[in-house]
Amino acid sequence: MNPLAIRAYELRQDVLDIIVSGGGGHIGGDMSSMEIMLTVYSRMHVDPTRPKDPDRDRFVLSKGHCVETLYAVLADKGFLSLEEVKAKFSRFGSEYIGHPHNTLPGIEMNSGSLGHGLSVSVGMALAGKMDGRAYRVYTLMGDGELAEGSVWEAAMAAGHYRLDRLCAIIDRNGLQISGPTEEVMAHGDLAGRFTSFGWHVIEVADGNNVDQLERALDEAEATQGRPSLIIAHTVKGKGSALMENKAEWHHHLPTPEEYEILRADFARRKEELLHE
Ligand SMILES: Cc1ncc(C[n+]2csc(CCOP(=O)(O)OP(=O)(O)O)c2C)c(N)n1
Ligand SMILES: [Mg+2]
Repeated sequence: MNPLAIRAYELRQDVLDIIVSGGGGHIGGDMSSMEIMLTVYSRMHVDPTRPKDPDRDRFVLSKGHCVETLYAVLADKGFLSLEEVKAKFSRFGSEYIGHPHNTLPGIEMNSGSLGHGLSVSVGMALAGKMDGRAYRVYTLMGDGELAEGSVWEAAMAAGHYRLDRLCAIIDRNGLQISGPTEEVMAHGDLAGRFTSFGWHVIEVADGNNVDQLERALDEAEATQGRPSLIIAHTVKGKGSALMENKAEWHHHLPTPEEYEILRADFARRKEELLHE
């Protein structure tokens, strides 16, 4: 069993505790993107003692509302203290706000206003290319986020400049804030749209499976002359039937009863994985 698969369920519990401590959070998208962020960070060249190292790999959480999972993963990597996150998350005057804030170690960009992360990532990747640096840039977007026009301008630029150290990932959970993405703003041929801008597109059938994600990230890293896009088909609210595929869990504060159900479901799933 891949240890990351188990760690994902331990960190789901951390995310739940962060959300409850702060009085609410974007739990649905946190859960769909847990394996993505964990797997990306497991291979990134980053050092918590040198968070501004010019040669570090960069991760941009363009779907910034899912900061709780980023906090949990950054704490796991040694950038942040989980206890401090829980004590300060969403409190008045705190840096640990409900969206990424780049005064915190390991956070590259203030995000939350959707549609900007890919543009900034293109700038980072282009700067790296011009400076002759080998760092890679990873950007995680939501599928609802793709309704923002700025995403497509950035996609065009990335293809034009052949930014092969740029890897964008779409958390393709099929839901955005108010319902199914295909009802709110249909995507049509998503892979074809990126391919037409010169991207190498990789589909991951189960974007909550760390082995499939690792293979896709290997393929992206081996791709030369083109940026890579990973379309990760995930489940929003992954980890408990209570919230899976339910748009109303996009942002939610679990009740004490719901907390207990989620806690038990995460623990049970972890046990199952340990015995697989
Ligand atoms: C520019 C902008 N418009 C609207 C919002 C409000 N908003 C927050 S999350 C969200 C839905 C995002 O859906 P998706 O990208 O699919 O995220 P996920 O399903 O992964 O949570 C919206 C519309 C925002 N943050 N930024
Ligand atoms: Mg979505």
